[in-house]
Amino acid sequence: MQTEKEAEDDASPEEYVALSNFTGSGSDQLSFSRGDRLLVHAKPSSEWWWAELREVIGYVPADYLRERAAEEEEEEEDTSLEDPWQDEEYFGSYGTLRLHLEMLSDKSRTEAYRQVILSNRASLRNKVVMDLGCGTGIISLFCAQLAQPSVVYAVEASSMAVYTRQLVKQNGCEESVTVLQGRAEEIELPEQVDVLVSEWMGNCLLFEFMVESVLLARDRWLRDGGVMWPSSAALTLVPCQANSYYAEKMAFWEQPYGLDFTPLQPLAQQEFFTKPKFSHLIEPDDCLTAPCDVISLDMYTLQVKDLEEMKGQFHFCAEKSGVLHGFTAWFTVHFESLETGGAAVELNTGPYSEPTHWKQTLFMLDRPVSVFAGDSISGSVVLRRNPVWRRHMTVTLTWNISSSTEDTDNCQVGTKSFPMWR
Ligand code: GJV
Repeated sequence: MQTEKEAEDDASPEEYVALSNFTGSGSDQLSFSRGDRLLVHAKPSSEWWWAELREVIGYVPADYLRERAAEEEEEEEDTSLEDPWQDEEYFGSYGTLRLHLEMLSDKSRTEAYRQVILSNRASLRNKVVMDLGCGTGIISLFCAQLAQPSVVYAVEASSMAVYTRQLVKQNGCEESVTVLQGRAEEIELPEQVDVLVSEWMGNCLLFEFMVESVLLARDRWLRDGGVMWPSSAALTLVPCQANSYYAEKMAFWEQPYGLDFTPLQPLAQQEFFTKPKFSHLIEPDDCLTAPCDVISLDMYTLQVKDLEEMKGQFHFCAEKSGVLHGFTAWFTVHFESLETGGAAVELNTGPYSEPTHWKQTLFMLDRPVSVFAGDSISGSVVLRRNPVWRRHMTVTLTWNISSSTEDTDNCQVGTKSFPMWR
């Protein structure tokens, strides 16, 4: 027979650390981000565990978690001992194939970089190139195969670099591609570079803040007059409907099996609408207005300190009547040509282009608002970088919806902040 104490021990949840981000689907899966600590209450199968995060409970995929060591527990209260960049977890996850497979399988993304190199092949001849965060080395290999650079420095901090070196060899590119394993901030190069290419964009453009590494490398290694790829980036926003997501997470509680579960709606709002929904694919038809660029980055002049707080304004005009459930964001990057007058290449992750692995980011309002054709939706967006967790940020949306008719009652104002993820 178990004593009361033993029974208690059996039931006590174990602490685990998330190895990478996970976006739960359905109403019973938890979303979490790399570095989050989850309490695992039960392990009903080897693949799906029942866990808790910030007082919310749901299923989580077991292979995203690692057990927390006892010594980590002792450090618990002292966040100063933790790396605000969470590099061990970050580079740990890029040491496995899962994310590389996702990125390489993304045709729009990978083909855009291939196209940039192809359309600049003549100008790349004898140029010195740095590929920052080369991963499996795809961009460096495109460079070596499609153009004749004098050298490509392929910089990769994760352990994937060991394989990247093999891939370079296997594909006969070791003459021109040099793989350097290390953080871009710390590596030494024998020379300045003519071109700094990187695929650094995260969800909502800035999440992960890999762009900081790119800016630091630019200031240290890009020669005067050198070229940045991408050369500019923009974050785009659109007021939108999200009928099925709203139905699935919120309206669901109105009448499940003929019962009134609406007392759960505040909980649902907290659980599903507090953070933005990554990997949302918005239909063009769900856009209530034409989209608008709210933040633009010039990769030549952008400074690391500018990243602390980025502000944008918007003025939309509703093109049709509908329900405003929230705002959807995505980004576009441009690659300027090395040739004067040459065409730029664009990678657009929005709903009017082929879907990419970034998909789009949906920010749900707490309550839907009816809008009518001609209404004006104006306001601002602020991306505030987390002062402690340097890869995270909070997005604050402020809106003012006013009717085109003189009806003064129909003026709605609101503001909401969305942590991504802390
Ligand atoms: N130094 C070297 N490699 C890096 C760095 C850095 N500072 N930061 C990221 N990486 N678009 N959000 C590597 C990382 O290990 C991974 O292989 C790749 O760059 C990420 C690229 C896609 N992530 C993104």
